[in-house]
Amino acid sequence: MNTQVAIIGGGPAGLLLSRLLQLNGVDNVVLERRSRDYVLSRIRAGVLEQGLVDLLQEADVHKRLKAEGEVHAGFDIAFHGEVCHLDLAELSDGKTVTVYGQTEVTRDLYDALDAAEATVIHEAENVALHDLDTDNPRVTFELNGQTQQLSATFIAGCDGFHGPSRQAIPASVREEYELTYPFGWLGILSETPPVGEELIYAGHESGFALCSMRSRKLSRYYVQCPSDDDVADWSDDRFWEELKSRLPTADANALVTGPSIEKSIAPLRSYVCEPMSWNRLFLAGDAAHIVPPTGAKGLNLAASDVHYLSRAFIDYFNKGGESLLRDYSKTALSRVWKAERFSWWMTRLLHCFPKQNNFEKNLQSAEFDYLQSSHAAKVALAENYVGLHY
Ligand code: FAS
Ligand code: PHB
Repeated sequence: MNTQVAIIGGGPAGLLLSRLLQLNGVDNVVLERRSRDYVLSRIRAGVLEQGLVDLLQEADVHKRLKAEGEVHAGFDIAFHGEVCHLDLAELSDGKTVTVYGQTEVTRDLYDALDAAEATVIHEAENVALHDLDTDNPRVTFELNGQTQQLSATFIAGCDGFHGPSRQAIPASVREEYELTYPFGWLGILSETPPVGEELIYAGHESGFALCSMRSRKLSRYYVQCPSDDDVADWSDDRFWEELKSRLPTADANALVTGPSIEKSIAPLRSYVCEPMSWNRLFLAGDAAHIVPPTGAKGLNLAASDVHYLSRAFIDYFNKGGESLLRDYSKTALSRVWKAERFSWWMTRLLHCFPKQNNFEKNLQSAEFDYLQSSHAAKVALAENYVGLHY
């Protein structure tokens, strides 16, 4: 088999890249390790920046998003019972975010790729990258026990944090930057009405909590928990009790609880790999960087990477341009690091750090007091939350 771009990974980054290339006449093949059902069973991000909404419109996969997504013009940040409302539209010259699950974005991309008879190969096992430093890179993989080979002009590593692509860049070339956090997020999905119209981010001495949603009938909640917690130790009742204890009283009293239909613990990490490209390999999304979900940036960074990389491939194949490919890593990393900073800042502001001393606790209080009292501080938070320009 051969193609122009071999895409490893069929998550949002890989599928969106495949769709944008296909719409612009660039032949590509997606190799996904899991089954489609497995990919669609994952519950992850929920907040889309306008940049991602625009990119999904460009990919012509926006119809359900426009019909079912909820446009949000603000959210609350609570800190030890005090509440600061961020009027995003007022603070960011009218920009907003859209609440629409990553699972639905992935489903919409699959539907569009199916309709265009794109080549998305599922359950591709033992994917390996070869000859990246030659003009003929190739990928080998096993399908139904048969070893296959895919030759390509370029390889796009969209295989998430645990995929093989990043490791294919020689260790001598890779610079890795990492922060790990001593806690995770325990998330649940429940068929209950959301506690409010907008998201609530809450910092509390017992830990962080987040009230989000997928629709008016499907709620998504998170509480900070120790990174070594076992989800089996968290009954629904224990979760709801803990969530209520961390919310402002009015929200705790308004909370409608119900059985969880999904419950999982996600670790929190800040991570960046530089460079994001090496010879014929280009990384996009979680394959190259990870952010703590506090700033709702993970999925949205995958989108801006795909924006830059799809343009670079299209320019190369349709006009022979090479500069966008050459500048891809530097361009993408500039936006990645600003999102890493914002996600780290939101995480430090709102979480309890076990080894935190009194000085650091007072810094957190001062940060929140400054946010509450300063229009400039609110503008800075809002412009990062709605998404910096591509
Ligand atoms: P993904 O990890 O989504 O996709 C990578 C794909 O590559 C997967 O389908 C995987 O099966 C495939 N793959 C891996 N190894 C392979 C191999 N060897 N061969 C072939 N395919 C392979 N972000 C937010 O903004 N908000 C959140 O609340 C949030 N919650 C999250 C919860 C969890 C548990 C995780 C892990 C992430 C969460 N994220 C969240 C971040 C998440 O949304 C990512 O940023 C987003 O999925 C990035 O998309 P991709 O880069 O496509 O990576
Ligand atoms: C979610 O709805 O899953 C969500 C929303 C905002 C975040 C993180 C996760 O910052």
